[in-house]
Amino acid sequence: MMSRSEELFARAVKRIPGGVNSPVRAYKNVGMTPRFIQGASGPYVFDVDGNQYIDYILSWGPMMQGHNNQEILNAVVRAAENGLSYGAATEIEVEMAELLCENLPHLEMVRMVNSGTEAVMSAIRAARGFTGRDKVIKFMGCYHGHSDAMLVKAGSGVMTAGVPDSAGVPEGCTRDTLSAVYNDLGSVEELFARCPKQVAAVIVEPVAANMGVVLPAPGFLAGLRRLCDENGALLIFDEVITGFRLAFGGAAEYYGIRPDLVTYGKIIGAGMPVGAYGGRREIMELVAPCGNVYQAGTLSGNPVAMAAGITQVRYLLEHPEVYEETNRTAELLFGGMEELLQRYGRPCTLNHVGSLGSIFFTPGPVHNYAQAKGSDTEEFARYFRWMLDHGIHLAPSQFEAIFVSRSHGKETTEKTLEALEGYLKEQ
Ligand code: KE4
Repeated sequence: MMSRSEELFARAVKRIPGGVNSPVRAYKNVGMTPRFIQGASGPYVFDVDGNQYIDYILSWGPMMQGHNNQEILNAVVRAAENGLSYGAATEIEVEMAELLCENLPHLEMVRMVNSGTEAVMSAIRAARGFTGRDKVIKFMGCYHGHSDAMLVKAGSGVMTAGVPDSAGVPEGCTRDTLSAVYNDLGSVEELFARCPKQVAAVIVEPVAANMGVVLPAPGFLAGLRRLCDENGALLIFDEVITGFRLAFGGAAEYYGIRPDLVTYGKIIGAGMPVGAYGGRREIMELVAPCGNVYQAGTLSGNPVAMAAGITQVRYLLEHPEVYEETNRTAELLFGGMEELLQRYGRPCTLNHVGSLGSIFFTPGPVHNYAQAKGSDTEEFARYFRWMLDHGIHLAPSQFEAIFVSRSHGKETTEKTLEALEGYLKEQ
């Protein structure tokens, strides 16, 4: 007898590439049929077969207060009753821009878009427009959405000309994307030296979370700031994941580094399609219609999405205790995981900061992409399947993150650690 998830997946693959609208959801990395989710509340999601899971995907980060937060839901309903979209300026977009710029020191101006990919693509265009330079330095293992220039093969060592990492991306689109090694300032210096006065920007996930979670080494982010200043390049923090999670001011606040441009997504939309980019006024004033860097979007600043996002962002600003409570729960979880891994003598590496973390099935350490790639992805798949069977909904890939929300707590943590201990006993 097929489960409802299996039935739906059998239908989905006929009409949707891979049966999903974003690849990671297909569970290909863990070799099983994806669970189709039909509802969520607080720290829980419910699948179409009536199973309940403690959820650590949280829609890949947006649900900082947990799923289906009533205040956010009410705001969305109220906004929707006035109309879904006008394609015209609205008051709530002004309120959102003022709320962000008045409370994020590095943000003098901001533009709303509809995804993290759009935010990154637009920020890079603004950086190129401002500097008049073409090249961009990114880091192997960091993911910045699927715009052509960012889909660069992560090669060995330092690559001075990007090779596309996807079919359909012409060489020309990645030729100006240079790849450095995360946590290796020397690799960045080398690229600047090879391409003097050609680099428009360095873009970085200030805490990498797309090769699994990899923390910046002490001095790494400050070193990037220095190298950008010395070479006349802009520093772009891609805070689509870290923004409003590590602190209200994201990694910029947490690590005390001021980027020239920053990109946001996920939490800023509270689960609705919202991205944003912004930073120094002199850069952002180049963006159309006041400048000649073109960028546009039918649903950018959509009033219903803004209602969700502004409700969450305003709440996080007014309730800093959300961070204390969430980080306390995350500490319980990650500390408990570390203790179990030691007790059962499992050579795993746990990287975590605040309410973000990952377990790597490798002795470690994991400070960059090459080390992350050394993980045993087969064992990760066994661990994932065990945890899912025991009611824990994790990201279906070794190279993703565990997200904790305010709605998680002692009970969900104990259940998660119980499931992990069961797995470790079985090995
Ligand atoms: P979106 O276009 O998916 O909204 O954002 C792209 C993006 C940009 N920058 C960072 C640091 C990101 O993590 C992302 C997207 N994150 C993935 C999770 N690893 C989204 C999940 C998915 O692709 O389905």
